[in-house]
Amino acid sequence: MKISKKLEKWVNDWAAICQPDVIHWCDGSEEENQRLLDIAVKTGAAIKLDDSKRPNSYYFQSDPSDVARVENRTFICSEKEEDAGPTNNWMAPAEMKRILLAEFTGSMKGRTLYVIPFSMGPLGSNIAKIGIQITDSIYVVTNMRIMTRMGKEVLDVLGDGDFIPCMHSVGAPLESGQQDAKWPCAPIEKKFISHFPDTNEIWSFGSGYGGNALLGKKCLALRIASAMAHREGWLAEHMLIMGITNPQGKKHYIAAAFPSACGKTNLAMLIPSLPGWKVETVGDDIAWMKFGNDGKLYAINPEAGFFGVAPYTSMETNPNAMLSCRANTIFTNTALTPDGDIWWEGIGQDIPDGTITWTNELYDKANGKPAANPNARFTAPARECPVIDPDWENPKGVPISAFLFGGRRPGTVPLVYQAFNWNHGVFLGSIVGSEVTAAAIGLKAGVRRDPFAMLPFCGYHMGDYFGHWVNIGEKAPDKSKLPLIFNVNWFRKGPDGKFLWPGYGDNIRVLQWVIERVEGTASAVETPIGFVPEKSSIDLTGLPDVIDQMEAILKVEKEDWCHECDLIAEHQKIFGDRLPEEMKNQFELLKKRFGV
Ligand code: OXD
Ligand code: MN
Repeated sequence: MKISKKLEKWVNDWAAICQPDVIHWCDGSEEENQRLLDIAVKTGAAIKLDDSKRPNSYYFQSDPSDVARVENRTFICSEKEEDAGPTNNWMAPAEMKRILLAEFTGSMKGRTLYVIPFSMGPLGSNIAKIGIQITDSIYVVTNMRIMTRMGKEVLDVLGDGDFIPCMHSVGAPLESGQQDAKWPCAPIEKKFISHFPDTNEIWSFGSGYGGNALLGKKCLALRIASAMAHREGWLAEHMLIMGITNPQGKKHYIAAAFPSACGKTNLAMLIPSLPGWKVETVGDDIAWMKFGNDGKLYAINPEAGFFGVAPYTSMETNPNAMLSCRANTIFTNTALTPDGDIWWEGIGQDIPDGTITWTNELYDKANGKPAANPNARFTAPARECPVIDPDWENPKGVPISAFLFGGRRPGTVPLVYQAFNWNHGVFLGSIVGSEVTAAAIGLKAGVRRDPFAMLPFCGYHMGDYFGHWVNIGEKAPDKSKLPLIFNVNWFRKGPDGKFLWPGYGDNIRVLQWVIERVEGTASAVETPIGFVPEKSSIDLTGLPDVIDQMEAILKVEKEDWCHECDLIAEHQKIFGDRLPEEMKNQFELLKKRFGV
């Protein structure tokens, strides 16, 4: 393995602090992966699933205190507090490093320090970035091997070049002779997911789960990358990327941002209900985009796998996701069936007798507790997806024709509408929101704004982030080739509380309209919020029940939007004097078009 002096020093310096028993440089090979998984099984951290049911797949249960991203323990440590902005937790970098150096000291005693070289994006792509993660968790190594391109080839490409240093420890040193926990981690007040955007560093301590610990994903590919993209003039976004081919064989790619839990993975892998249409997946979570020499905006998926939410994924809701995790997959916090397979709520089959829950108890329907944690995950290789796009690893990326924004909005927002222009589209991204019910997650009921679905993932001031999007439009090499921008809402409800639009595979009908707008062939009506489809311009073949509802699905009601404007005013206030003039103007124009 080719290891630069700089990298060697970085690893040795951290090893001196963390004091592991052993240092292991990961080569990314199959043998290494197997050896690590065998250790995890032997120590009781993992269970190998039945090979005849889930070939080469493993099951982990986390500590009940470590089941999700911890937003209140996530920090953007920019030099200046105002650069982190009002939507991030901030701590001064020196102070955070002082606290964390104390925590990292001796934190790997009794453990192995693993060095993971990884590339976000196809190795060698001019859009890709190389990171090196240090961790003391086998779970992290084996997940990173699925989620990124990992191993010695990365070091060969890196040579003496710069890498993004990603430091991680579960924060649970072992005394000699001490029995290890099944899922070692630190208590909540000792968890720190810290980002240093001025120096492109990530220090994560205390958690072994998902985005807290697989540092290529949310930490590097969104928080650090968004700050780099701001400085360097490109885009790092919380967006799926999909290819859509019409019956005539013409293909377009779109990128779409939705807040967490709005069905991004389902949309990315949609099976069209309209004959002759084809959808292929480039990515389900993150897009990095740069302009190509032809003036078009090109996107890559920096990841190599799906870290998908398991519950309610089924052969009915998302067959392609189910097929993606049929083998070579790591399952976390699902339930375990007595015949060595996994189970979760909404998987489409009854729970077998004798199933073990994610908390390792025998499932008991009577106690009302779910068998799988609601945030149970599958970590599946993207190459296993039956509809993976032939260009998903193209180092150039794929050209984007349209952006979609959306959220769960039971009222007010029509099924789809198109922004009048780029800045209006940026405004639509800046006001993305999703309805939350107070009962479900203990938040104030109402619309939770999640601009560009980046609220938990923007590595700098969100007002500046809106300004960056405005700049991308202004500086585009060819404005006529900029993607068109749309807002969609699959979740509008009627007075009876039922969804008006069938969703899932029928969303292709909306995507068809979007693509036909790109091609200039679909008709639309101009409304104060943007261009809304002419009722007849959405293909409703085979959906007779929906025809009568189209008015309600597409309606733009002045009264609703006056209320919405009050909410937007409150939302815009948060960004103070860093809210770009263009966003203030767009809001004024919206009100003017409604005559308020
Ligand atoms: C995710 C998220 O896990 O957005 O992808 O929360
Ligand atoms: Mn996400």
